[in-house]
Amino acid sequence: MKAVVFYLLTIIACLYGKRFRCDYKHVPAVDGWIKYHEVPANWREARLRCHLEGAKLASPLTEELKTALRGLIPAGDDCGVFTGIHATFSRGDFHSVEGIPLWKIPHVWAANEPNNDKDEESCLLMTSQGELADVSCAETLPYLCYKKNTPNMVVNSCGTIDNYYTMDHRTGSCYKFHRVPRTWSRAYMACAAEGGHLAIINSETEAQVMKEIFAKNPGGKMLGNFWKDVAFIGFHDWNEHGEWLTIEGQTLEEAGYAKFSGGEPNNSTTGEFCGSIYRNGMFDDLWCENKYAFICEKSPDSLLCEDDQ
Ligand SMILES: *[C@@H]1O[C@H](CO)[C@@H](O)[C@H](O)[C@H]1NC(C)=O
Ligand SMILES: *[C@@H]1O[C@H](CO)[C@@H](O)[C@H](O)[C@H]1NC(C)=O
Ligand SMILES: [Ca+2]
Ligand SMILES: [Ca+2]
Ligand SMILES: [Ca+2]
Repeated sequence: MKAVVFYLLTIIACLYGKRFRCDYKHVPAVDGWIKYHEVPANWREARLRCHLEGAKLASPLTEELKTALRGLIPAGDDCGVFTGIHATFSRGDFHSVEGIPLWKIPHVWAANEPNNDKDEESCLLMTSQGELADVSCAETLPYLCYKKNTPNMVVNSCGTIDNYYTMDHRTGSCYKFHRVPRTWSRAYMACAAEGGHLAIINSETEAQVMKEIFAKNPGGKMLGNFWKDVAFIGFHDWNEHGEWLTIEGQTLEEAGYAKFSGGEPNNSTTGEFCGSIYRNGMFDDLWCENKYAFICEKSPDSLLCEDDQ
């Protein structure tokens, strides 16, 4: 029933124009979608979050885009927003995250800028007036992400344009196995940015689904020097060291599945405070700060707009 409703919604969404995701605003003038992130972040985090959302840290690349971006900065924002224009690869060589050099980007500087204060200013902000200033990349500012429309952009049955998400009809959830390893915290960020969360195992069936997903991702298909028989999922000790709860605050038993692999959790050397799953579908405690593959879970309607429903 849920699936039928969802397909109907998808058809309606298609009739009313292409959607990217409901937290982004469609701006026809720039043939794309823009999101204002109100919680300030440093430049590196801002860049990464836009990337993980399937977009780019926005820069005023054209007058139209500048106007669109300014239009989404709330009145009262006096500090400005980070742009994607940076010189973090080579100091002084400013390019947008799309690789466009500063000289090709129409720009007006704010008073007394750029000044490269203390030789530490490799990121550019844009004021609400649309003027640029160089600032430290370690500053924290709001920012905007921009997704340019591309041909063949289709929202799939998982409610995302990310075709690595696949629906499992046994659980009604969509899953994505991330082969690019990240720390548990970054893995959490990636799943959240995709409109989901680190996978929560609610049944034997879902543990079986995890096994099957793992089997489709042999170690040989993952690039890099990391342990490939374990993946981060959505439980954690919440820094209490001993009690394991899902990222939604349930005990593993309440969530519906609590099978640790034999001998686990073993806290083998300190730091195994994050939840993971072995290829055999059983749990392990694992080092939070090391990088491993991870599995996200997403409800098919998590990025659908209210007005689609
Ligand atoms: C893990 O080991 C560290 C030190 O060896 C200890 O501080 C921590 O409490 C242990 N955690 C658990 C859950 O046993
Ligand atoms: C303890 O867990 C770690 C992974 O979290 C694993 O590498 C190690 O083999 C385990 N040790 C034992 C004795 O099971
Ligand atoms: Ca400056
Ligand atoms: Ca689940
Ligand atoms: Ca362990």
